[in-house]
Amino acid sequence: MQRDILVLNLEEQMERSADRQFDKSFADCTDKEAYYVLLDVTNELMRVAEPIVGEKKIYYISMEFLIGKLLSNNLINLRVYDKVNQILRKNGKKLADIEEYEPEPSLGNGGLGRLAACFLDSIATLKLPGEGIGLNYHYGLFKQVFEKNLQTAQKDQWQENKSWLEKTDTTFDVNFGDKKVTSRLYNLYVCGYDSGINKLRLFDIETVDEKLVKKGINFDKTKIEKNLTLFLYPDDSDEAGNLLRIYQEYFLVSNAAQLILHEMKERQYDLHKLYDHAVIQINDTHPTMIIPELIRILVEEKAFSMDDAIKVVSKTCAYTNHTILAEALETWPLAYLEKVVPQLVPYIKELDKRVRAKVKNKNVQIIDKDKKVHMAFIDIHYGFSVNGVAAIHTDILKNTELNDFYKLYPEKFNNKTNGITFRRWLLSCNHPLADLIADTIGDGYKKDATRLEDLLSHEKDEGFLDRLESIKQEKKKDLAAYIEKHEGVQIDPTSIYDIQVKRLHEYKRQQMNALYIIHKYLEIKNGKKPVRPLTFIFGAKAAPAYVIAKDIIHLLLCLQEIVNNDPDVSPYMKVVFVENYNVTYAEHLIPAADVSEQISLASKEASGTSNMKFMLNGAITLGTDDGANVEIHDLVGDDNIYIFGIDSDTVIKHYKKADYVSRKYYEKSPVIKEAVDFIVSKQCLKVGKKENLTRLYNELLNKDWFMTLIDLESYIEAKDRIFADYEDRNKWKHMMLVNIAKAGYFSSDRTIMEYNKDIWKLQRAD
Ligand code: NBG
Repeated sequence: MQRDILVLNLEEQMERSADRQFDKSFADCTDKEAYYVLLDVTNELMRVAEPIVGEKKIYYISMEFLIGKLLSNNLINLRVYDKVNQILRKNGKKLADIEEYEPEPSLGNGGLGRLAACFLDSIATLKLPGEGIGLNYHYGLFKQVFEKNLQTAQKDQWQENKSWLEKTDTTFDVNFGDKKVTSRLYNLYVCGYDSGINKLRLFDIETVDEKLVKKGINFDKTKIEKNLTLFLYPDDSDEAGNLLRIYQEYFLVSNAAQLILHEMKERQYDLHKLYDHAVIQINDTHPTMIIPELIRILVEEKAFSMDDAIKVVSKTCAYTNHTILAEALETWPLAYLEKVVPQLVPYIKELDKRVRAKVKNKNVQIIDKDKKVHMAFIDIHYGFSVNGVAAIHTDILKNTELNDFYKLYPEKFNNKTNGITFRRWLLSCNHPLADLIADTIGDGYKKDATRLEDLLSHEKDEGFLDRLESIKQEKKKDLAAYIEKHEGVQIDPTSIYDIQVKRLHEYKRQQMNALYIIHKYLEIKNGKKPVRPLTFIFGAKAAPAYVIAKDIIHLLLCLQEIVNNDPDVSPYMKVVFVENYNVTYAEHLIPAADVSEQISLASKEASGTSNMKFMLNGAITLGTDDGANVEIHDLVGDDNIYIFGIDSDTVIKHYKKADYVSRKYYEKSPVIKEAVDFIVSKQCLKVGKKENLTRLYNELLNKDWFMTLIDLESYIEAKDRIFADYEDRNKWKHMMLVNIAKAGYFSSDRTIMEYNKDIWKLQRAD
């Protein structure tokens, strides 16, 4: 009721807010002031919206929530977007200009964090009681700044006094082995689409000292009470960095445990039935300590027997695995845990002892012979569900990576193919496309994404296909303007936009794309011009301690300089590496893409989620049969996707036999040799640094752990083919249509319904 009144009087609210905050009328506000007015009234609307409540709640614990800007999405989900736009128009303002002033929260890294944000949106939209629990990092991941073709890292100052965050009175004591800190809880309201409100709970400490950060992102890692929530994933290449991560992880789970138990107490639930009221989803291994922590509290403070505590906690916790890369499956030296969280160590040893008593197989022991604690193993033994994030990924977990565990607990393993929220990745970032779809098949797809398949009956509808094409063209023009403004690079909107945006990692093989660019550059130099100009766009951050990843960025920036400044080549081809790629940038890039690059080494990309966003916006996938590409391939069929490269079984065999020798491919193929050699050519060294380029060259030639060279020729072939097919406009428009129509499966609403049906078992709050 109160909400309806507010909506009815939105304009008046905005005037009042403008007057209160800036002492002027809304029409006189600058775009920046208008942002604070909209923030204020939207916050007000969310505060009075219906909270989603029920007998059982999902707590999604994660180190990352990559939520992106919130204004547009909140307006859409609150169903006031059109009304606000009308008011803005009346006052001579545009939402797009106003949004430029909204800072993007820097609370995540890549797909894992963005997935958590999509999930919060879907959980609320499906009216499931649930909250996210995370940390409120002051400087987030880091801000990427390019200097002399190199990535540098700066602090990302995203927090402001006026924001979406609500400071609460809730504080908890968190005890570490050698110190104690006091936390403070902040709430961020998550509104579902035409639904109610859930919350994201972010914890912080008040003693954080932002002045500790001196140059770049360097700071004294030992001063925990001053640095605990400064950064997400602080450099962990030394012992102090490792310890800091453990401090952060325990800080997260100690707060989560206290919050959950506090809510149970408030609602007078019997803790012996904790699993009837709470389900905890452990997002990758970072929050694993929630398991021993809850057991510890139940035993020490709630008079549970060890057996009962373990039973109850095991029935409450579920684990999602997001990668098979060893580097991300955390193992902590027991000695580190003894220092930071000595109170947990007896419990971890007890959990380990029980496994040893039950199973002979040493591969599944929690504490290994080197006294390292395998965090994922705690989750698998003492959680009730283990899921992978795409069909092929779950199969690899079952049959290879976690096979010993699968044999022990086949019933725990299940697949939940990732998804994305269509509210952000279509309705908000691509209004013309969303409207076209609504005009064609009605509004129903906004709540039931599978309805997008109704578009298939329009495959002969030329009017529709032409509008699809012209919307893409419009988005390509918008992106050209955006890139010119932010990067100072001009691109041609009639060229083909080929886009690879994701974290920088060797397994994602941005280096392979770089080698293609070199190949094309040399071809053009030798007189073989492409039919239509090509624009290669990249966006990626490299972890500051990941040397080769930074070298790959360096190479790409050097190529950008060489290609774009070469008058023989630049009319036919451009390269743009956008600075500080983030959710906001993705929202501009994805709707404008023609080709979606998903070229990871088969078996290595657990799922990928940008592949789904691109598809939904009518880009065609050029990829390997990896992660969710496999499912995209199944859905759209061979004719509407470009798949190349060796398959995951072959990759796994190569690793097993250790028989991959990259130099063999280099020596055999003049095309490969020419492209690789270019990295250390005079021309490249003129704009780049010898140390970085030589290191990358040697890496590719002597190691190439992610098998770039084995796939390079088939990549070149597939890429040339996709560019040639672009000229067959009818074929291309048809491919766009099929991709959009089949994207419904990748709605995170579907994913969350599956989590709920198989794992969480919550009641919808209707
Ligand atoms: C990432 C995978 C992606 C996957 C996301 C979300 C980590 C550890 N994993 O392939 O690399 O899409 O998780 O599941 O960030």
